[in-house]
Amino acid sequence: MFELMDGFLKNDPVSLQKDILHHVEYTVARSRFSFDDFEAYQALSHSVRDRLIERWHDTQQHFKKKDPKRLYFLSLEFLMGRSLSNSVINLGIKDQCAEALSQLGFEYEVLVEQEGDAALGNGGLARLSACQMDSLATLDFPAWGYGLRYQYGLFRQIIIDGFQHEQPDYWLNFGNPWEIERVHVSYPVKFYGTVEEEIVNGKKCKVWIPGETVEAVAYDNPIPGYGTRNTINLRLWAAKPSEGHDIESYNTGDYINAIVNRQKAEIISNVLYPDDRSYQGKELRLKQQYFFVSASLQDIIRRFKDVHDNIDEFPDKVALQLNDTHPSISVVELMRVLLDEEHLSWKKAWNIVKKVFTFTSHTVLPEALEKVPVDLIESVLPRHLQIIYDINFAFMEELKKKIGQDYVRMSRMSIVEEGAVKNIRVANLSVVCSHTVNGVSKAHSKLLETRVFTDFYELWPEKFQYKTNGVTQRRWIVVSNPSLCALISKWLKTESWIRNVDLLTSLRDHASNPNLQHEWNMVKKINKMRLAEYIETMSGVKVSLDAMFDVQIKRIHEYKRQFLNILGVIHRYDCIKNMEESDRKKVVPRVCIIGGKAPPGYEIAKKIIKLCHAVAEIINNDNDVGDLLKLIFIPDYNVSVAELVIPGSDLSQHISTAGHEASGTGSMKFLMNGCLLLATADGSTNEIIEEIGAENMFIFGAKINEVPTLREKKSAIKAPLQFARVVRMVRDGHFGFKDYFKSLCDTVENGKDFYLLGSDFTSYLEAQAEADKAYVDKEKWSKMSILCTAGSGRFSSDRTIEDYAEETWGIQPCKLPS
Ligand code: DL6
Repeated sequence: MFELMDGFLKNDPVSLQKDILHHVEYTVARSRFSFDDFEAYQALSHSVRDRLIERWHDTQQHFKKKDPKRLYFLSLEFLMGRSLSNSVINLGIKDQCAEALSQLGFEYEVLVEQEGDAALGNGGLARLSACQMDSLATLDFPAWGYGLRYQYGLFRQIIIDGFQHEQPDYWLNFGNPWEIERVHVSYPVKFYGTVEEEIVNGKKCKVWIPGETVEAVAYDNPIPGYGTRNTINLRLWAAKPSEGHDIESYNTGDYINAIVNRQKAEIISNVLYPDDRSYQGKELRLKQQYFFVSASLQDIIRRFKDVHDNIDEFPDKVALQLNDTHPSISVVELMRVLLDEEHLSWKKAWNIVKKVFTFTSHTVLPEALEKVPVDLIESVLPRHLQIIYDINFAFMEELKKKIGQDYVRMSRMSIVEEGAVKNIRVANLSVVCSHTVNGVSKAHSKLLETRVFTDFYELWPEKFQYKTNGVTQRRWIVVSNPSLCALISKWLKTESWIRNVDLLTSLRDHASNPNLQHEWNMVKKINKMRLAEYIETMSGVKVSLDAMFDVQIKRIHEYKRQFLNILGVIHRYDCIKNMEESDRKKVVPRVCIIGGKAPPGYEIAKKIIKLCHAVAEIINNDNDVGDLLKLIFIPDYNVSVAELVIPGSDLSQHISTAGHEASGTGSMKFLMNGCLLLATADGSTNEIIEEIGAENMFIFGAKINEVPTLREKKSAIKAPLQFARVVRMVRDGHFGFKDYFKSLCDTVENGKDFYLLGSDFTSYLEAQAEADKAYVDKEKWSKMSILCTAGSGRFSSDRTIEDYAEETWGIQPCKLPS
């Protein structure tokens, strides 16, 4: 049935069409004469997947033959979004697919919309992992990702009467054509039990007798590179009962209970924790972490041993990346395997561990660092607790030699935190056991050195690096903004920028060219139309395309200051209401768009969402205001929504209190799409300023180094009148729900205002006024917009990955011959 060329599936429209029909009939099991959009999506996806599998096989064989040093990227979260559109672009078969479908009476764009998002992550860290996988594949690096295959990804947000409600994300209900279940690739993962001693080869050894064993089954997700045949793997683990699970109940004749207990094993990979900050001390979370790490290491060691006899060579062939502290129990697990299963000496095992791990922190505040109660580890992973104590003992001895008997400092640096509840400091464990530690922007790395890991930085300055985040231009321009992609290629006279994004800088030469500006604005208009249609369908609000589309989309958190944004909108509304009719003509019309999910247990964040709706209700229905101002909340923000919203935005807000955003990657996606930034000098924004120039952005607010002093002084400083007035409007019930919003208002008044909304408010309004002024000067705005895209190359994940490969992981590309 399938037609091959040079041994590969053919990619012309006719061959693709045949393949699609084949899958309609034999995979989807529908008649080829009658199938709907969803079935066509499934058949197309299977046809694309066939092509991915071919490349996947070739790539894996090539890696095996060449045996390069490999990178294994361990992350508890991957926010992949949709796969069809991305795969089709990376395979270079979009036009052929579209043609094949059109002859069958289907539209490619409609089918793409049939796919739900794979939302196996919360926010920045998880989407970054997805971007990095795309770059690893595109740059031909021998890499694999490892994570968990949650049955329920991030909750769906629905809004009822302006309040957020969470609904489970049944993302696997309609099948997932992008994964390949590997029933034969499974490993037992042990929990609980006791540790005993045994004599092996005349030596005393520890043996862990588990109390429970759960099977980890592999699901492979091929990740294709762009402009290369290299296709790497994202292997996600699902928990299944092991054969021996609860044999006791079978033996005692309790068959039903035995079956029910078997199913309990699956709980481990059931659900993603929906809060990226507060899961500490939860047994299930620890079990998730260990489960995925143990299975991944068994898999990695097996692959290594397929080719190598000498375990000492492990660091020459393997780099293990810890994506934040979530996979950090892997350092202890590798020690355990080397000591208890490979029977290496402590010294040899430690030498290996130290050489393979690298640790990226995505966290800014020392108090947000992960800790696990000792009691919990002792119960779930008893042997690991012993090893942690041993690692800590050796570290303390080494430290004593270096710094003398400074017990205060030693207790700060210890992996074990003493106190009423004894904890393991996972971040300290990660730093001690990794050969490099990095932050995700220059500013963040500085904070790691001076605020988060100061003692460690003083001890091992050479360990610390910075790796500024990046995002993939394939997803964030080519897939999500095809009109802009075509325009850039036309003006650069090449598509090479899709792999070599630095070429975008050449757009600078044309930034003042009226023809480019005109075409650029047309593209923006098309994208704004798409977004306006979406807004109308979703909220019933009609918005004017002449208005500036001003967007803030990200997780809802106090430090990200969506509240500041809403207070700014209230101020704008208040000004319009109090203006003479004649002055209203001078107002620059705005559509303010906010989207994001609040963690389910985060009350204040949920109140911010409700406030947004309450304010929108008043403004959007006020005839005095009309098109001058609209406020829209976009529900259920996810990767696909971002793909629609970002290209249609004129201005985007990244307004965290300085010193709180490690990097921020949303800003980079907007930048690539020619959207201007209104931002604080936080995270990676300072580096964006270096590339784009402050004159092409709207920067405001306190700087990182000013924040501590402002916090100290804030109870003595009066908030500006404008700020007090808008907060009072909320407090007094101007937007209803007076009692409900009281605690939200309390967070910014009476000397509290930890996130400094009051002290930044005036400069925030000034920056907004600057944006208005620039927007009315169409030529200036267009030029600034072009310069944003032109300067975005440094914020590609290709650059980030190249930096990691060279300076951290020590890996080289391993390209399949074409
Ligand atoms: O590094 C990716 C991303 C940064 O851009 C954000 O600034 C940071 O807030 C985010 N951190 C998390 C927290 N997860 N943990 N741990 O997502 O990482």
